[in-house]
Amino acid sequence: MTMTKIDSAFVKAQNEKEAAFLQRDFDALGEKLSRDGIDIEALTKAASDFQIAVPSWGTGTGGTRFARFPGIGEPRNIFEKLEDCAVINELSGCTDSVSPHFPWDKVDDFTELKQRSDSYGLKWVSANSNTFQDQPGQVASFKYGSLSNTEKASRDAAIQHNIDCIQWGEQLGTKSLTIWVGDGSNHPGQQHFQRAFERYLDSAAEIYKALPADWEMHLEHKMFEPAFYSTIIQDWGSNILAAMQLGPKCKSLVDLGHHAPNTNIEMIVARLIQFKKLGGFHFNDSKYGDDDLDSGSIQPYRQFLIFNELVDAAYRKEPEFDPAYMLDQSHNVTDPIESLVNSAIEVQRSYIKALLVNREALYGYQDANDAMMASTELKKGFNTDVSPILAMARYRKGAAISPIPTYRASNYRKNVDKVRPRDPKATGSGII
Ligand SMILES: [Mn+2]
Repeated sequence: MTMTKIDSAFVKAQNEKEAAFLQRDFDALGEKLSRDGIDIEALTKAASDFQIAVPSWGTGTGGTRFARFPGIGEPRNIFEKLEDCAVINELSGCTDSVSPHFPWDKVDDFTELKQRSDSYGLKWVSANSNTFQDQPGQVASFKYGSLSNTEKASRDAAIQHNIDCIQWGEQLGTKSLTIWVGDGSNHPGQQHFQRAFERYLDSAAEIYKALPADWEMHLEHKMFEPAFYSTIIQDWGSNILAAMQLGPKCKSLVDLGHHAPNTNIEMIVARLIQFKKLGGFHFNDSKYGDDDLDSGSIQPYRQFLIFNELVDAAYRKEPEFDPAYMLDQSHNVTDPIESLVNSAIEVQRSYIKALLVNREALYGYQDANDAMMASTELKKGFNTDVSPILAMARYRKGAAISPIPTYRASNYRKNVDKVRPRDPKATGSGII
């Protein structure tokens, strides 16, 4: 019996107010799609099967470089973060896993934490290490880098932390380690590019050696910040070079916000797929840089085009293609639960729209160099409103037809505020 944080009978009662209208919208869309030979039930099953992980750190209010404005009833520890993750999954029906971030989510008794997540029907995926700041009492500093630091003691501390993350992750049942480092430089000449990258690769090789047989290691690249002149894994080129050097269990992870504006991310995705190096995603959206805005809120067509590549790879039965999907956002002016619910559904929406593309027709247009019809085929999928499919998938599994109104009507946030007095010492939540 799965424990729920919002009473499932309440969600059901809310759903029943809308179920008849949903059925009519669903039937109308089904009739329309059937004219193109598309089975709405197959799409609804695909929506139902789709899952994306929630980052534990996303349940707290993030912050800008200037300030953090906490909301009410924010989770103060990993157990309370799990409660909020359970709510997100109850409402969205598509977030059945949580990604931990260490050392914040380290507990003395991982068995207790695992039992708690099991009780909510949540799994753990992708352990994330953090070597972009010093922890209290840390002797070997990461001020001048972690895995690529010129000082061996700092490199060793960073390697050991990643190995610890693997061991903590094993106790929770995760099967991958995601590494992002803030290493880099702020001044031309500050770092020797080749030597710094060699130090990084030597350190990462030590972590790779500690990977259990069935684990993967995912490297996350980022163009800038906190280093503003050069970053050790600056782009997907450095990323795939490192992943190729380290071995088959090492793959590249694409965080949408970690690229220069207007970068063709869908083409990067295609390249990584082709060379069997696509490990996974951190979904978010951006206008200027690593903005960590809600997925699909700024450039939904770009998100669709990324899924167009992913659906294409699955359609072609590309070998060793199994990317991990995860959100990675910073919520500064919204309730994090609402943003994560909405974002998970927006990513799911891109996936279902990409499934509407007629692959064989598109290949034909591409071979005939028919640019107009090729782009029109993509736009046909993107312009179709698949909301009734997503809502029906939720309704059938007991999640909310209208997640945000249902969440607000439940008064969950106000209720937890009574039992979660604010921690005045609370700091940022480690957005990566
Ligand atoms: Mn990220």
